[in-house]
Amino acid sequence: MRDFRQYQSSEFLIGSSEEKWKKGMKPKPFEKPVYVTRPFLPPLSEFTEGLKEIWDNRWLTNNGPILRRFTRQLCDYLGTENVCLFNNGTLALQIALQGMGISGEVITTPFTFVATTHALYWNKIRPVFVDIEPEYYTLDPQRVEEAITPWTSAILAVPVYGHPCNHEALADIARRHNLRLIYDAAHAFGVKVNGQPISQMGDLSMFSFHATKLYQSIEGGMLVFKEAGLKTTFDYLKNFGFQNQVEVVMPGTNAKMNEMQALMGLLVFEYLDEIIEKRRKITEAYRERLQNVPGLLLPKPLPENVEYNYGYMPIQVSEKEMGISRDGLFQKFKEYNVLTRRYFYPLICDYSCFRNVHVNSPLTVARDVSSKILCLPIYDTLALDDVEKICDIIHDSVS
Ligand code: T4K
Repeated sequence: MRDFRQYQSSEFLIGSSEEKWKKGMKPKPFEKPVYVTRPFLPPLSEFTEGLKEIWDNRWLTNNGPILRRFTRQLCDYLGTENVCLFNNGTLALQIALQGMGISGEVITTPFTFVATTHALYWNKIRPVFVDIEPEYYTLDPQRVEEAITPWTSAILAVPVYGHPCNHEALADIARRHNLRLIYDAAHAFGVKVNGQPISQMGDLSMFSFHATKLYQSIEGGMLVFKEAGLKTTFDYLKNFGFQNQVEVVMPGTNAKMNEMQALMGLLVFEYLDEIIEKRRKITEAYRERLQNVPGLLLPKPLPENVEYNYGYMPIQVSEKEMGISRDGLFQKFKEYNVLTRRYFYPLICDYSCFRNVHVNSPLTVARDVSSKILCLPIYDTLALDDVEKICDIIHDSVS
């Protein structure tokens, strides 16, 4: 891992937000928009150096040398050879379901990005939405077990915000009912449980390397899986189903990662530890400044056996105690040029696209969380005094 040279160090402002607010110091709007996230970029010189290699090779996509190097790097990092790269996470997940032959019903969460359910849709699989647990917002294993029918073929769980799911309970259910356990781990690159990456927890995990993720390859997706034989299937499926120049063995698509994406992924990987460390400090700052806001709920700290990636900074806003609704705070932030996001509202089953899917559960927790959730800005170059200012806006809004 290399030195992390991009950060401008910034210290906390003296005095807590609450104290400042009591003294009547109103926060001012940010001059430039503060986005919910920004991609980490390696020094431009490193990328242009890599581009020279691409120019020399005149090899742009279709399993090029940089992609092979990137794949090797990820295999070493994850401790497995069963790694396959794609041009984005959505197609990776879609191909995973197709290649594994998943059909019928799949039990999944409504509290996720819509791509999780889209991947099922494209495989003509019926999503069965069940509730989440209130601490980390991941699938509630008890609800999963209750929803199993003779048509259930798999569980599709999401470590949302990188919060690990209840892996043991889900694995136990999957084993007892002979179901495949698949993780849409789009948010969970870099997360470890008992020193093991999330990819060790199920039959297969998908990771997204989209620009908005803490680890990015411009766009990108990765499958990591237990069954070595799936590698050939996935390689066929992402390349039109070609076995060789004169044989197409399955109805594949085009989902290959190109050389520029692989180059970005290779370079950003060198900074992964530093990116996570910077985000850890930002998260700590938020937690410290926001811990005593009445009605503002932070996710419960993760257990000690979890190494977190600090990918997102979700808070829950309880209007009754805070005196402002989640949407009110969202608007208020906009006035200050802070562009927070309501990941994930509405629930997937409430989008017009999926409203016809029968939901056999009140989804009480998911509905509650979805109505209160707000993701605050977090990215490596977000200065700590800007975090302070964002917290000031919250203090200002509640008082
Ligand atoms: N499963 C889950 C659970 C997922 O969360 C996702 C993706 C997937 C599957 C599918 O993986 P991919 O196929 O995407 O690999 C974003 C991302 O597009 C999406 O990747 C992500 N989840 C989702 C949670 O968030 P939007 O519509 O919110 O993105 P957008 O363009 O509004 O970007 C958010 C903010 O990021 C912008 O306001 C500014 C900043 N930004 C964004 C881009 C693209 C930049 O600063 N630079 C950039 O280049 O969906």
